[in-house]
This record gives sequence, structure tokens and C-alpha cells, in this order.
Amino acid sequence: MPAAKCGCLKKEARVHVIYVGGTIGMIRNESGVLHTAPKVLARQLQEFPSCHDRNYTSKDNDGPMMVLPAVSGAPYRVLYDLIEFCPLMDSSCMGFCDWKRIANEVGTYKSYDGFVILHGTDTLAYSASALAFMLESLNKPVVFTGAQIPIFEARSDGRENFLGALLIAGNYSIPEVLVFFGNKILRGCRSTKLNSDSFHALDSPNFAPLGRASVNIEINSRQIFRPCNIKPFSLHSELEKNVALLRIYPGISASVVQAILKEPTKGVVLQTFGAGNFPVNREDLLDELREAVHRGVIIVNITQCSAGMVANIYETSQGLMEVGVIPGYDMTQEAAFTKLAYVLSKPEWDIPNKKKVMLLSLRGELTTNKVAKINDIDLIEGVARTLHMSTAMERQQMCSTFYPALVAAAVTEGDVHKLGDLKQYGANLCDTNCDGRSAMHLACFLGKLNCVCFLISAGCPVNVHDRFNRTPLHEAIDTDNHDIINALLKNGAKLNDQPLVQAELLRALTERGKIKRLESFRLAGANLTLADRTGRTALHYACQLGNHEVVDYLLPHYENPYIKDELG
Ligand code: ASN
Repeated sequence: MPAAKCGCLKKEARVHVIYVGGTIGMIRNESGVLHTAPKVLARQLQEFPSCHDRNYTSKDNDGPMMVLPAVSGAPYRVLYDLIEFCPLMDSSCMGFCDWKRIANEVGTYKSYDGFVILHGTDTLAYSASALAFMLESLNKPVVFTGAQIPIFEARSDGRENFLGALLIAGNYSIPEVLVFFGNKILRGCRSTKLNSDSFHALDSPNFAPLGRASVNIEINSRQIFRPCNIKPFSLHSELEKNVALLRIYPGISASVVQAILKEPTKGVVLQTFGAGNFPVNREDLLDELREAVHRGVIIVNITQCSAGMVANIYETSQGLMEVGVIPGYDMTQEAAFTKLAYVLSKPEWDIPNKKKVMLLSLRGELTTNKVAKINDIDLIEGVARTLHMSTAMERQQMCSTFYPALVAAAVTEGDVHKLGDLKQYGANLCDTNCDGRSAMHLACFLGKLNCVCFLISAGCPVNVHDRFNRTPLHEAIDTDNHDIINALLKNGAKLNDQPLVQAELLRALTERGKIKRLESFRLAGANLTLADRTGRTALHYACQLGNHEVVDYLLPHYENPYIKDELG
């Protein structure tokens, strides 16, 4: 389901367009060379019916705004205004102060529903990544787009990109910095420029698009990054400028590395080979890195491949960890660079904390290869804090929702420590679910002897019946787990099926030749000589079927094998 805004009467959305520069609004000189031209784009847009509907009159008179024509499937009519930067720039000329200007522009205009940034494609991914970090607790879409051919030239991709970006910014509640390009909706801090002449110049090699614009605009809501706090929006506009990118190449000299790492450098993104590999046979290079880390320089390792992650699976990558370089996992160079500039500019964190934050996903910019083990209790505490739960009643309600799932997960993993923690924290390990099944049923079914013993010692009943009248003993019989059967019996478990029911079961097992199951059944307390309604025992059926193996198994359990059935 698209994450469209809903539930209010307003049918208009207001979008603020910030035109920074780039090919999208460029014109050509007589020799065909593209260059920026002030005050051309806004005028041209007004003239173009697919970009401005002259006949639409807004309910509110908010000053001069342009209006997108009605678009089927888009619930909101998008009204937009446009400011342009002076001077307009080719994005290859942009830097930190330009990111700050864009961030300030977004931060100042709170009354808009969304923002579109028209930007050159060359460094668009850097700006989108920087803005993703600078706009803290963002609560509306900020969509970057641009073009490979100027918007009003024939065959331009700019029109589709611009109109799509406006529709997304005005119609969807995506609290992220996005890139819309060549029909894909990308997370800004996952985007990168991969192609200099394709209409799909920007992509997100390590993360699936958040959506696509085809006949309809499809949003993959599960991909949207929603922060787990409800802090108000804030702007962090000062980034640390003393950061650098250092791409390793075969035969790189120590003096090149030294030049990059020396004062006043505070952070370096090291672009290594493959899955994070570095020439660890080069002690001279390692010495430079070690010395810089010692001085407090944060060095982050990312791959120079266009997709994949730093995995530390080779000696050649572990050597880097040993000198104090931290992994950047699957971050793009744009995200790693701007995140480092952001993290280093936070005065409230010391160096060890800054390093820890670099390993976290702040805006969905990285995925680690670590199997994260969330401590269940921390999870519950985290949820309680995030939802601002204060009363005991609220916490209790939340716990009764979480505990059964957490207890079941602990049993599935066979983790008795977790069971102990959960018990200590107030979980009732004897609880049953809507089918009347308990953790003990599950532990027996899964053959987790350690959990069965733990649950018994925690006082959980062994003879609990679920709504199908099955006890934990039945589960142990059905999985032929003799150790669990013995543990249950020692602690008072009883096979309390009616004799006729047991006899029916014995017959069925005999007919199917299930000797092991017959033995499990016997061990659990079943009498193998029980007769069914017709007076016939399992032995009768085994003989009738001529199943020698079953007869051999049953015979020693019969004191008198010459029992007569109803027919004599
Ligand atoms: N050089 C241009 C820029 O980045 C490229 C483009 O926008 N397609 O500003």
C-alpha cells in the first residue's frame, strides 16, 4: 500500500522547489556547450502546460505558486514555488557551504509538505547523503532530482524526473531524503552516480529502491526508514571539513598516504580492494595508518567496488582492523564521507563514541554483516521508552504481548539463559496460548531437553492439556525423544488417555509397523496388551498382518499371548 497521506480534507500539497543548478536547467551556447542560465527555468516552467496548469485556482491565496496538472492516482494537487541559487552551479563545483545553504533552505520553510531539490547529477549523491545526515529527525520528503539533458530540450529526461519528484514530495509521507531519477525512488544516502550518459545515471547498488514510478507510483513502505524516536526536526548545518577519501591502488606510496592523513585531517574514508582488502605486506603503509589512528583520526574502510561490502573475511582486511581502522560495511563513498563529516562535527561525542556511531545505521545508510543479537530485555525497555510508557498498566499490557513470543523464541533457540532472564523480568513461563499450548509443549515438540528441564525446575506443570487434549508427553512420544519422556515421567507426567483411545493408537502404530513409536509409547506408560472394543490387542493385528518384526517386539510384553478376542 502506498504511504499516501490520508485522513484529512486537504486536497492540495505545497512543495518548495530549490533549484541549485545542473544540466536540468542549463542552456547551450552557439557551440553547443551547456552552461547554467539564471531566471530561465522558472519562466519556462510557467509556459509549459505539463508543468503548470494556468486554469487552476487554489482555495487559499498563498501568493504566486505554480500548479501541477491533475494526475490520476495522485490524491493531492501539487502547488509549488521555486527559488533558485545565485549563482546556479554545475554540481561539480559544489561543496560543504552549498550543502549548508540547501539544508538551511529546507529547515526554514516549515509550512511546506515536501521539498524538491533540482541539482546536477555529478555530485547529487554527495549532496543527498550530506542532507540526509544534516536534516535530523526529518518528517517530510526531500526529493533530489536532475537530468542528463536540459528539461526543455527534445528527448529530455528532466521533465519526467521533475514531475515525478514533485508528485512524490507532495503525495507521500516518506520522512527521508530521496533521489528520484530514471523512474526509481532511491534512499539519498544509498545513492551513487554509476553512469555518466544513461538516463538511469543514479542508482543504489546495495539497497533496493524505495519505490518506482511506472504506470503508477509504487512505494515499498517496508523499505522506508523511520527513526525510532519522536524528536522534533532539527538542523545540523556545520560539518567537519577536514575529511578525505583515500583510494588505495597497487603500489601506492607511503608519502601519498601520509599526505592525506597528516594534520589537520580528522577523518578518512579508505577505499580498499574487494571485500575490504589492503596490502598488509606494506608495513610502511600500516605504520602511517596506525600513527594517524593514534592521533585520533577516524579511518573508515569501504570497498572501491561499486557494490558489496567490507566483510573482514581475509587476513588482508583483518590487518586493517588491527591498526584501528573501522569497517564501513556497505556504505557508498558518498554516504561514508558525509557521515564522517557529520559525526566528527558533533562536539557532544568523544572519539570512541564517534567511532561507535560510525558503525550504526543513522539514516539507513548501511547494513552490517553482523548477526545482531538483540537482548530481549533491552528490546522491551527500548519499546517502552520509545512509546513513552509510564504507567505499570501500559507496561504490563506490552509485556503480555511480547513475552509469549520471546519465550517461544528462547525455546526455539534452546536458550535457557534467555528463559531465565525473561522469568526474572516477570514473564510467566507457564502461560498457554490461544490453543492452550505452553512453552513446555513447544520444548518437547522441538526436542529441547535443556529447556524442558529448565521449565520443570521453574515449576511449570508437566501435565497441561492443550485444546486438542495433548500433553507435553504426547509431543515427546511423537518425536520419539526418550530422554525427554524420562525427564517428564520423573517429574510426574502421566499418560492419561482412556484405555480404548490408547488401544486404538496401538492398533494404528502396529498396522503401520512403527516399532520405535510403540516403544516410545510403552516407555511413556502405555500398556501394549490393551484390547480395543472388539477385544483384540496390538499382537492380534501384528499376527493378522504377518508382521514378524512387530510380533517379535510385542511378544516379550505379553505374559499370556494366547488371549482370545470376541470371536474366540
Ligand atoms: N555536470 C552536470 C552537473 O552535475 C551533470 C548533470 O547534471 N547531468 O551539474
